[in-house]
Parts: sequence; structure tokens; C-alpha cells
Amino acid sequence: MLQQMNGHSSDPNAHGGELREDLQEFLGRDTPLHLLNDLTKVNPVTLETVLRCLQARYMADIFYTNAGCTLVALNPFKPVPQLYLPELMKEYHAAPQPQKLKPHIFTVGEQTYRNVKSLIEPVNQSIVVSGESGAGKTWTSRSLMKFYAVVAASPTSWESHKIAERIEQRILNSNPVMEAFGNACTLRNNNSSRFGKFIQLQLNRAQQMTGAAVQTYLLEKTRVACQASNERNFHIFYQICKGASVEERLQWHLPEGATFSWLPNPERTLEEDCFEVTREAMLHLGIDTPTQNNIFKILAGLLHLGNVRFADSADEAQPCQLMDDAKCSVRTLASLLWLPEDPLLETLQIRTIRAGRQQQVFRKPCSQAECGTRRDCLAKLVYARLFDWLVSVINSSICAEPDSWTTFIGLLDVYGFESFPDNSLEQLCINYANEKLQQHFVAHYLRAQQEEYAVEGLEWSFVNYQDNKTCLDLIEGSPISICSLINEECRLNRPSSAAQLQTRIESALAGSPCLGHNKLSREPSFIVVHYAGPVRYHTAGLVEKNKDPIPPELTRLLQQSQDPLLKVLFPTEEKSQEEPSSQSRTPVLTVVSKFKASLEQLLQVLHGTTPHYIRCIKPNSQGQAQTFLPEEVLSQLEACGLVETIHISAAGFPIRVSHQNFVERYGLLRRLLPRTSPGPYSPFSDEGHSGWSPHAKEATLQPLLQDILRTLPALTQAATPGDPAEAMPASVHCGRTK
Ligand code: AD9
Ligand code: MG
Repeated sequence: MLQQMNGHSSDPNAHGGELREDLQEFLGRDTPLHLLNDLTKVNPVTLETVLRCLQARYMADIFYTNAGCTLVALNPFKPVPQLYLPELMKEYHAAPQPQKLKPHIFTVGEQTYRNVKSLIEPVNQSIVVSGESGAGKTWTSRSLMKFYAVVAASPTSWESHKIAERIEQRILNSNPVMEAFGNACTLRNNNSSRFGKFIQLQLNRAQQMTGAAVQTYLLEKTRVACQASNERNFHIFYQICKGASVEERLQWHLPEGATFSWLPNPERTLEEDCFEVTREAMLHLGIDTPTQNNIFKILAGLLHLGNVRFADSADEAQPCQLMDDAKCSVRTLASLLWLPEDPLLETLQIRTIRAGRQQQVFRKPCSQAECGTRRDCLAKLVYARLFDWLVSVINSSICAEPDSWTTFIGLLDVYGFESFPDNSLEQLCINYANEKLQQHFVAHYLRAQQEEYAVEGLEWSFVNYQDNKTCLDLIEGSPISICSLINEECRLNRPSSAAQLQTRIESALAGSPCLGHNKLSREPSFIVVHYAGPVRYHTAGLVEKNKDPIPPELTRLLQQSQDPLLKVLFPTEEKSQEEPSSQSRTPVLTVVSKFKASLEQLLQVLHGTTPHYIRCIKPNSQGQAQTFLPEEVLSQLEACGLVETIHISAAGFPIRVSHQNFVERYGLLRRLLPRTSPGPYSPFSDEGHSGWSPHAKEATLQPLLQDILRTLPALTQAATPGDPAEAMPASVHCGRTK
């Protein structure tokens, strides 16, 4: 039944062959599948019917579909410019009821824009864009930013060096810069974001965008020194090598045709390889040409660092010597990073150890492998600092003064759930973040809604949602969890094999139903049963990655640089955080603990907003247009619990207004209501709800609200387009809670 469907025909329902008889029965013979704008209207709501509906729409070139409180976005994998025209944005913006137009990310954009100014619930908004790699999250966030730039444009222009520019243009310019430095070509996506991003678009009282703030998460810095086969390094390296002028090539020691080990697959040209676009955007953000050249010079230095190779040393007491062809690379690297050549080489070859009460310094030559690790570590350290610095420069260029904005709309574009044959700490962190976001979603829409209905005494048949608390307890819970056990290993700093770590995890967390046992794998590993499916994590290297050790000599070396930018990135006065002290009792800041802290901060921000969800779906993993692979889509639908969401949305009340705001907003309607209605309960009572029986509420509140809704059109004739009163649907729930 679930088979690959290719091609395009005039009858979208016909794609994939005959629709199963009983399925057609379910879906109704009258409504062509592709015309069902909302998946809550599919009847019954099952994975199969939802899948068929999405498939029919996809083949009819309809890429957005409502799913109750979420929007499903199918990746077209082809240019669809007409879907993102400014005129269309304005149409959604001006529509009295944008939700009556075709489903679109602009409906969500407009909804958030109206909500921040809403008299009913003026509250910060957020849009969580999720989906697996290549599903279209970054595309969606970018398109939404363009939407806000059009509908919330500020009238003033800002002076930036020689360029006078509107703030929204600057905010848009942050995208190509961050993507050049933070995105790379992977097996799943030619323009894969290798970091998570939360951008707050700041609005003033007049609803104009006055600035923005970007927060990034967990840049995959290992990519700078290690790229999987058929993948690439960050785009910026290719941009420099392909786009530099003759003089720049000379300055940066990048002769035409030079080969670099950290620049795999250079022959492959992508549309992301456009150096000019990055330079132009940097200029617009206030990063002048000399500073840009300084950045590119350092990056060229890192490429030369990648060519530094050491020979194995026969004598352990002697440092490993450079391979012949690497001598020139070290010299070039030293000149590009403005570092003294001998100390640079020595830092890579020799480890200094402080020991004893007097903290005596011992020098120990590194093995060939250790030299390589130190080289990679140097590259990661420089690149990660450079990226963070760039984000801070972008922020200072686009962030509004605190008193010039009152509300914000947050866009969250984070890496989707990942499961590879070989999963490590990076995947653990990414999947942990996805579990947290799923929990936020479940808490917000599913659990909160069901619990509130129960408290309000509304008739409701409960949906069995997939609560992922057990899985989160396994990952981050206290007192013992996977995170705590890995952190403990880092703290104790004891030699521990991959097999020992596996045993510790399995024995300490044996009671968790989300910890699977992998009897088949020969390599030490453990399985976590995530809400999106089981993932096997290898324990080899996990503790070391979590420590992310930076030899203090590396920081000290970089502090000796005379390069103006490296001086900013590695100030001499900085007492190296990485410097270990045997007396120190402060907890080790591990990758996991830092990530957990930033995730908690993010969730705190999200909790203070009204969230909206866009689920991006990849119709096939080859990135082909007009190809819908049901099996692949099915697993994504299951992973995001879409069917449960639709069930709840279909049965629930789409708008909820707090009692106080309801009274404030609609109190004047009191006089228009039929005198017979109130009974034991009036929503306009100033005394609050507490004493009312649920039955009384059910009996009186709903008809009363229907009365009000019938009366509204007459009262709202003078209302501005987009007034929330006009957008009020026929089903409203006025509850105690927000
Ligand atoms: V990852 O987790 O960062 O690896 P994303 O961000 O989910 O991933 P992305 O937005 O980069 O995926 O989309 C992948 C590619 O799909 C883009 O480079 C586009 O070529 C293509 N795409 C996505 N959405 C659209 C669209 N609405 N219209 C046209 C699209 N092409
Ligand atoms: Mg992305």
C-alpha cells in the first residue's frame, strides 16, 4: 500500500494508483483529498489517512496543510517563488481572517504578529520550527523573517558606516553570514545548519521591528577538523578558496589549485559558495573590509593547519617530527595567525604538565596521535571563538535598545532528531534538545488542554498522548541519569573504558523503560528509546568529548598572537577557563552541562511565550521534486506525534481567553445579551469563576458565547482589519487559566 509515487498527473487523488476503497469511504467521496486544508477534517484521523491527504496535496503542488494547532510544511524541493512574493505576504497581512486563506507559514506569521498587539492576550510569541535534517526548517525561518521584514517594517533608517539601512534589512543580512560560517554540505542537506538558532524579533508599541537578538546553540565545531566522507567543511572555507581575488590569494597563501585536507570535495560547487554575498552581508552588518580580511586570513591559516602532519617518533622521549611537506604549512600558518613559529610547533608537539605541591612543570613529548589531536583542538578552539565573536558582532549590530521594544516574536530553528549508524555525544545532545521541545509541545498543547478541560468540567474523551517524561528522566533526571553519569566520569577523571561506561549506565539506569539493551552490537553502546524512535549511542569517546579538553598551552599560545582579531578572541588578561587546577573544587563545565543550561534558558523563554508549531516534513531523502515516499514521510509523522495532535486539535477549543481579559474586552456586550441566559453563572461577573459548578458553566457559558459571537459582526464593523474579534472562530473557550 505504501509505495513510492513519482510523477505528476492532473488528478492528485489518483497518485500512487487507486485509492483503497475503504479509505475513500473514510475520506468522503465528495471532497478531493488535496482540497482538505486541515487534517482535522480527515475522517477518521489515522496515520494512513493523514499520509494520503498530504500525499495528494504534495502531488498537487500544495505544500502547506493545517493540522489543528500546528502547520505541516512539506519541502517542495524546487523553487516555488510565487509562494513567497511580498504581495502574497501583504495579502495574508491584510486579510480580515488570514486563517481562511490557504494554509501558509504566513498565516502563522500573521497570527503571531496580531497576537503581540492583541488586546486580548498581548504576549510574546514564538514559532518552533522542527523537522529532520533537510526538511526545510531554515528555509521556513528565513521566509518568516522576510515576512516580518515586510509587514513590520520600521520607517526610520539606520546609519551604518557608509550604508544607511533599515534595521529589518540588517536582520535579514545576518542569515547569509551565519549560514556561511555555521552551515555545511552533509549527506542529508547541501545547506545543513550545524548549530541551533533562536532569533528574537523585537517589536515596539507601533508593531515595527526595531531590532533582533540571536542566540546560537552547540556549533558542530569538530567539522572544522574532521569531515565525514562525502561531506564538506563549513561553506565559508569554500567561499574563500573559490571567491578570493588574485591579491587576496597571495595575501592568504591560497594559490589556485592548492589542496587542503580539511577542504574535501572542493570540486563540488553549490549555490551556497557565493563569497560576494557573504562579504556584502558582513559589510551591511558593520563588519568592514579590513576586519573581514582579517577573518579570512585566519581561516586560511586554519586550512594550512590541517595540512600539518607529524611522523611517528621511534623514541618516546623525543618529540614527533613534522612530515617534510608540513614544514611549509607550519611556516605559513605562523605567518597568517601572526604567531611565533617555534612555540607554535612546540605547543603541538609537547605537553606541559603541572604537578606536585609546587606545581612544577614537566614537559612530555606527545605521541603522533596526540599531536594530531592538539592540532585539531587548536582549529576547533579558534573557529568556535570566531563564530561566537561573529554572533556577538551581529547582535550588537541588530539588537535594539532595551527601551525601544516591548514584545518579541521568537523563531526557533534547531537541528532535528538524528539517528545514524554511529551516534555519539553530538546526537545525544541534539536528541535531548528534541525531547525537551517535544515535552514543551506536549505540555503546552496536549496535556494542558486535556487537564484544563477536565478541571473546567467539559465533556472530553481523553487522548493517550505520548508523554516523554520517562525518557527525559533517563537523560537528565536526578539523582542519576545518562548526563549525570557521563559528567561524573569527567569529574572523577579516572581511566574508564567504553565497556565500563556502558556497564555503569546499564546497571545504574536498569529500571528505566526507555533504556534499551543492545545485545547485537559488538561495540560498547546503549540504546535510548526516544519519542521519535530508538537510537544507539556508542560509548567510545563519549567522556572525552564531554570534557572537551583544551590544553591550556593552546590558549596561552594564541594569547601571544600579534594578530588584531586573535588578540580580541584570546585576550591576555583572560585567565584561561580551561586551565585545570588540582586544588579547584568547582564542578567541571562539561559540554553536556553547558548545553543543559542553555537549553533550560531557552525553554524558560519559550514558556513565557505563546508557542506556535511548524512541522517540516521531507517527502524524500534524495531532495527530489515531485517525489513522495510514503514510508519516509510516515516515520516523520510518527516521530512528531502528528496524529495525536490532530485528534486533540479537532476536538478542542482553538481560542482560549482568560476571564479577566474577556471581561475587559467584551464587558460592554453585557447589555446586548438575552436576559434569560445568565442563570447561575455569568462570564461577565467580576467575582471570578471559583464558585461555579462545571455543569452550570457548560450549560450557560457556551450558549452565551455563541450569542456574543452572533452579535459581534454588528459591533465590529468599525474594527480594523485583522482585529482579533473578527478572527474569532465559532468555538471559543473562556477559561480561568490563560
Ligand atoms: V538541517 O537540520 O539545517 O540539515 P533544514 O534546515 O531543515 O535542515 P533547509 O531549510 O536547509 O533544511 O532545507 C533544505 C533544502 O530544501 C533547501 O536548501 C532548499 O533547497 C529546499 N527547500 C526547503 N524548503 C523549501 C521551500 N519552501 N521551497 C523551495 C525548499 N525549496
Ligand atoms: Mg537548517
